Amino acid sequence: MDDTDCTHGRFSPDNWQFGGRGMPQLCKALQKIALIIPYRNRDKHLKTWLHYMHPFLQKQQGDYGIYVVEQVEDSTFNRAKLMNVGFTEASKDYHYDCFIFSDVDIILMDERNLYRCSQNPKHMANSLDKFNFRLPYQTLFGGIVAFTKEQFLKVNGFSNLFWGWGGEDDELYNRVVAAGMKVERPNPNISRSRVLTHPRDPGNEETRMSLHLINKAAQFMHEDGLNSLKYEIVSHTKHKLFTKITVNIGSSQQ
Ligand code: UD2
Ligand code: MN
Repeated sequence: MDDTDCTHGRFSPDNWQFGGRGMPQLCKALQKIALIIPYRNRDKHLKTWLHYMHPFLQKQQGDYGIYVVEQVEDSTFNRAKLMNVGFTEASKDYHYDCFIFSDVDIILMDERNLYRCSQNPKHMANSLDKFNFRLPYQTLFGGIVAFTKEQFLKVNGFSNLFWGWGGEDDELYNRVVAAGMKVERPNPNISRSRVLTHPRDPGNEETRMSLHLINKAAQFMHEDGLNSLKYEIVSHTKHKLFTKITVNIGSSQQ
């Protein structure tokens, strides 16, 4: 799934639309990319991310939209469920065919590291400064991952059951393998990225019960995911630099 001329050196002024939508003017991008960012109370990180990543995406001649999915209530954070909401809502906005799920605190450093989907699900956060630009373990699948629409539907999205920090990325990795796909990674010299430092957020304490869910991913993935997703939209607002979807996703008690 290569791009057309778009990423091959022809720089053109971009078209621009409210809601954080950019698109190249002089060439046609083959992929339409939604960037989904799970979010709560990280205003400074979001501003930094937007400041660096919009120009980056434009230089890559992306046809893209940025979706910040905010969990409204102060129940325990659920990153994975917010990703599923982002996928579902962005799909109603435009015919995106590539979805990039990204933490708000990872800044790519090299424009050759394309925000694009591949033949297989792609793990893009494989060369982070905080891990000395090495992969800490072979099955790491956190930080930033890119799925075509088809690939994401094949794994039924993320699990909705990971309340609190950790495990949801490992569970998604197991879904990918169970669905007969493998994980791709960019060359680590190109995918070098900076992580903005932070303490663990309140309301995102380490999850319990995750090992069981991770080990049973191949079995549970068919009933837990996009096909069991429930949420209520609180607001859907197009800001200049991003679309913000504020959502009530309930809590682990429900
Ligand atoms: C790691 C993973 C991350 C995820 C997490 C466990 C990497 C590089 N990152 O990141 O992808 O698997 O562990 O859940 O492998 N967030 C908020 N507000 C909150 C809490 C979280 O906005 O109160 C969002 C934000 O986009 C943040 C992301 O959730 O970047 C992940 O949370 P984290 O940054 O606390 O987790 P971290 O850095 O340990
Ligand atoms: Mn982080």
